[in-house]
Amino acid sequence: MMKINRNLLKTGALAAGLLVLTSTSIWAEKVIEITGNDQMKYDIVAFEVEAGQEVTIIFKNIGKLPKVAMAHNVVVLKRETDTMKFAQTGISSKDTDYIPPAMKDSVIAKTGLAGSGETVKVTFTAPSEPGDYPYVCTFPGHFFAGMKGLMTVKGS
Ligand SMILES: [Cu+2]
Repeated sequence: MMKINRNLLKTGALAAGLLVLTSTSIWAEKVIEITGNDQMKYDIVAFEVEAGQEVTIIFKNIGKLPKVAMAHNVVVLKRETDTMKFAQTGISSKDTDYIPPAMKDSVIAKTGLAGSGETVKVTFTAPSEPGDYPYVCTFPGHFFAGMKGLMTVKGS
């Protein structure tokens, strides 16, 4: 029952995204689907959006390990962020999903943490400045295992 409902929800979200894409201009919403696994890897490590575009990231943890040992999120950061420092300082910030409170202003968008089989998502407006914006998983150790990627904002 739960599984069916989740799939229906996902299909609905995708259909909504497609509808927007086909009915409007370049400002249409962009939907990015990313998965993460027990090997601490994203399947998508780079994607492009337009400056100022509405973006929805749908992330699914396709791993099998329990959430306490293996959870993932997607946190998009400002260009100038020291990602190494962000990941390192966040390790002790369990209450904020391992996002360091002192660096929270570096966050452009963040999903919740997804355990095995869970899907999380976030909708945000892409920055107006073109360039490469890093995204990371903040679960302790995952950034250092390579769980990171780049969102490229294209100019108009
Ligand atoms: Cu992770």
